[in-house]
Amino acid sequence: MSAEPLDFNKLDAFAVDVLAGLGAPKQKSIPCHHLYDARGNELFEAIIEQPEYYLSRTEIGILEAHAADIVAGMPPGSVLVEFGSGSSWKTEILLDAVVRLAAYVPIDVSASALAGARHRLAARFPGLRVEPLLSDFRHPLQLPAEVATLPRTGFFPGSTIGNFSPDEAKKLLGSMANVLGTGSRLIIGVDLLKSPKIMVPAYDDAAGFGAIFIRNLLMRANRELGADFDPDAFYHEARFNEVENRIEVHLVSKRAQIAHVLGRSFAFQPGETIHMQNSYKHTVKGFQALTREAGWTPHRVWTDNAGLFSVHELINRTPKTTV
Ligand code: AVI
Repeated sequence: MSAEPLDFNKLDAFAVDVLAGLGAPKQKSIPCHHLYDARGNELFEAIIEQPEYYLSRTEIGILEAHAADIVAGMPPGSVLVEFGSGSSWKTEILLDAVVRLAAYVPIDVSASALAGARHRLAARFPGLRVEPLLSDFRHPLQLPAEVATLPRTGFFPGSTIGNFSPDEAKKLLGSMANVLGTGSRLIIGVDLLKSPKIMVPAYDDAAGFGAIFIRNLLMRANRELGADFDPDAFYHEARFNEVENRIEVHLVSKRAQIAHVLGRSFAFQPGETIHMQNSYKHTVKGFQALTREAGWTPHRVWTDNAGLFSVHELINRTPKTTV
């Protein structure tokens, strides 16, 4: 294989991240947001239906049990802003309970997800004003001018915050505080630290959707980058890292092999891994401390009876900064 210099400016973010992540001198890794192409989204929908994946159904149970209480913090005429809204299914629970919402602003990178959600919500909530924002919540963004002066509540369910390291999570929460502005609230779902016997199977379900979801990234690289990964030459492994309090998902090379991506060769030793995802697990107190460092004031917290999952209400008392 030739090693012609590649012009990184002409490559898309997926190509750049795959080349950089596989070329890392020690641990190979690929950022987990690349797992969510169209097929990845379908597979993730299948994961959340699996009996082992307790996160979604537990969070939905908490939102349903406490919806009236959760929206009680939103003054009439508020705007609900959802970060990474996807299908907006969980949002319907809040929309059912809220009184006089001025607008709902779903933010997502998928135009088709935004269009689908808008269509469904228009039928289910005929008077609701929906102002979709096609954007990546990980990057700086601005709310539509028409809603920027109204009271704002952010919504970030699913424990997606757990896919960020504590430092990244602090930065993300800080930028959400900045986007939402002083006096705003954030309702955020966070998976709780518990026995690995419960946490690990959620990422390694018996039906194998967790494994197919992770291996789909190699297929994506084959499709989009002309790579030649043999997905069967890797197995999927979910482990609990008790020092970092996180589930790590790795693809483990079954044998010595070389894969090619965009003219670059990447050698794998038997047992060598590509670190594909982290899911950090928090205690209620630990997460509240992290939000304080990001400029939020933790307020109420709702959990299920078994203490598997938590939904936090945060209040932003910090003056807005310019970015
Ligand atoms: C989206 N996110 C919160 C999921 C999680 O639990 O970390 C992603 C996931 N990956 C494999 N299974 C679930």
